[in-house]
Formats: sequence, C-alpha cells, structure tokens
Amino acid sequence: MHTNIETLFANLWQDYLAITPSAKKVHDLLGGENGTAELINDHVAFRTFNIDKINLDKLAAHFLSLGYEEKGQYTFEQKKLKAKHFEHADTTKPKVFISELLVEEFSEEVQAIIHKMVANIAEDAATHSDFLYSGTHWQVTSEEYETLLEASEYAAWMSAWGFRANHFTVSVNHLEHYQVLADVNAKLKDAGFVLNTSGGEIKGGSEVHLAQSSTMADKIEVQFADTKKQIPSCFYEFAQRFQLPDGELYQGFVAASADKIFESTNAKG
Ligand code: OOG
Ligand code: NI
Repeated sequence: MHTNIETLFANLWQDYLAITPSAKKVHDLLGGENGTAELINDHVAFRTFNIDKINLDKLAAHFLSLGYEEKGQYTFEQKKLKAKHFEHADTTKPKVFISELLVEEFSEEVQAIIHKMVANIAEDAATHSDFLYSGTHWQVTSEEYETLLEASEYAAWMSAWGFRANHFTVSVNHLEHYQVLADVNAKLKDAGFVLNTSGGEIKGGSEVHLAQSSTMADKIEVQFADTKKQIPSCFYEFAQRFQLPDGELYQGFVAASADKIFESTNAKG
C-alpha cells in the first residue's frame, strides 16, 4: 500500500502519459499561457473485473488506506458494469471512480478468456504498492482480443491495458482561462482533438449538476501474443460541476453520462 497520495498520482500520471501522447498536448493547451499552470484533476478512473483477486474493492483498498471514503454507487446494466466513487476529505485531491465488469454475465467463451488472464496474476498482486499502474499480467492473442471486443469493449480494453489510470479529468471549475465546458471543447477541437460525441459532445449539464466531455482515446500499437495491432489506449476528460441548492458544488457522478464516457475507448472516431 501507499504512504503518499501525491506519489501515487504522479506515478499514475507518468504511466498514463506513456501510452496517451495526446494527454501531454491537452495538458499544455489548457495549462495557462504557456501550459505551465498546474491543472487540477476532478477525478481519475480505473477499470477491473469483479473477480475476487482483483475486484473493485481490491483497487479501492489502496485509496481507503490513503484516507479516501466511498461516496456513491452506480450500475450500468447494458454494459454489465458496476462502479463506485471515492472522495478525500481534502477536496483538492482528485476523486476516484472505479468500475468492475460483471464477468458472470458473459458467454462461457468470454468468461474463459478473462479467467485465464486473471489466473496469471500473482495471488497477492493487488496489495502491492504499484498494482494500480501494473498494466497487464498476461498476454492475449489478437483473436482473443477480437472475441472480447465483440462482447464488451471494456473487456477488450482490460485485456490489452490491464491496471492503470483509464483517464485523468481536468476540473473546468479550476481553469484560469475558461469558465464553461463548451469553451474548453471549442479550444480542443480548434487544436484538432477528436471529442467523444456519443450522447452529445457535452454529457449532462447544470440540470444534473455535472457537465462532462472527453477526447476519443489515442490509438497505440500493442504487441499481442501473435501480432501487433493499433488499438485505443486512454483518453482525457473534462468536467464542470454546478452548485446544489445549498451552495456546495455537486461531487457525485451521473450514471447516464458515465455510460457514454465509457465509449471514449471505442475504436470508432
Ligand atoms: C469510466 C467512465 C465513467 C465518468 O466520469 O463518468 C467516467 C471509464 O471509462 O472507465 O469516468
Ligand atoms: Ni471520468
């Protein structure tokens, strides 16, 4: 487990940058005049399978030990996913969104591929301090990847990338030069970034107290057991939070919007 939140997020950020070249460009574009201003992260997201050895709770344990608390639960029936979000008492720390795939809801063939992957993970791997950015502990064939892809884009993503930050999220509320998400999106599009348009470019809005947008994931060459393939890696998200009637900013997530954000790692676009 970790002793230091800053070190954990710094390590996650370096691991994410290594497979998400556009993230550095986005960071520089939004980080003040010369990209030098510090960007505040609204949240960082993680994916896993609901298999005991490495389930959502195993990932969450790292954050609970650092003082995070569970705050919200979400279900995504069509995508066969569950998620929870975690917050730290120090509100300058990023929130954490962790989802897990409900493996038993898939075909025997898909389950067999996933169980074979997970069988290759050391029994105590999830307790290691570097687990949250340990990547894959297995290698699948391109054919297995395609089988997973047909059943679940999320399962296929996990098979290629494993355990790491799926995305970082810029807090629009904390940006110096932008007040609203639409202006951030316009700047990103001007610079040539492709945004996720599933469910509209902006998901949610003031009526649900959270507006979100995201880039489509970068495409990176991955070495599978048999061959190399260009596939989606990670993306960058942008979130603007609105006040609740009590004057506090809403801190939760919105399932209907999250459902569309997951599609930022789809191959289309
Ligand atoms: C998580 C998608 C949901 C949000 O902010 O609503 C999400 C994922 O793609 O793993 O990040
Ligand atoms: Ni997110």
